Amino acid sequence: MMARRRVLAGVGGAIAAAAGGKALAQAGATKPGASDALIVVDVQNCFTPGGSLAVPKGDEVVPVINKLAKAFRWVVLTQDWHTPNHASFASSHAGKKPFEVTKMPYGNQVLWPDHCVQGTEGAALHKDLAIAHAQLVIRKGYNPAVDSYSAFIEADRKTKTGLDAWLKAKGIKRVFCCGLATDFCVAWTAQDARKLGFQSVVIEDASRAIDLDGSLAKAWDAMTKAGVGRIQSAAIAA
Ligand code: VGL
Ligand code: ZN
Repeated sequence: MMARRRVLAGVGGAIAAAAGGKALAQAGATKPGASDALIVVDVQNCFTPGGSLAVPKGDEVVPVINKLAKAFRWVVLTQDWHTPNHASFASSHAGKKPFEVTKMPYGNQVLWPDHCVQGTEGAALHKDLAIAHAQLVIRKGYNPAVDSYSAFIEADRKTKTGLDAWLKAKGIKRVFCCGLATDFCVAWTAQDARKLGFQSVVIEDASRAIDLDGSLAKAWDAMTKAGVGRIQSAAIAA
């Protein structure tokens, strides 16, 4: 009973009803309202084909997200926004290669190729992303010593970006997360949203994964346990 209630809380009313069949079948799909926000995570040049940390098929999310965004009054965009020589770059650690793991004061850290350096073309949003009405752009990972996959809380698991307070100030109760990459920044953002009291849903076909050593399956498992919902973009009414 508790487990079921937790799942419902995470997924949110209309979408949870899909599991039971009725309400969604009638409504066709969920129409986002004034307390719903779309969070578009890191759709940046470095993460799309040709970029330094390209997510396979990362560019395929762009038309899906452009269409989805039209259904949302509230849209937040995020940008991974690292200093040169950021601590999450393998190049900042002697003898380390990209995709190795190292220990940081705040825990284990995957080391990445240099990416999303502040002000560079690689850190710019993908040129075809067209969401003029997005109200907020949140930058993250700008502390040289601390990474931030999550758009809410840095990897020290203490420092907030301000997104939590902003969403609450706007009366937002449910967030729909999409973008790049499903198994890192989207997953951490969606789980932190639950931790901070939001309903949270990931739109799977509006996201793409890096999938490093099974990281995608692990991320879905963790998200499910945290009460994060999982839907396809067709479940959102245009
Ligand atoms: C990301 C690895 C490093 C992401 C950001 O956006 O998922 N992944 N920095
Ligand atoms: Zn990064």
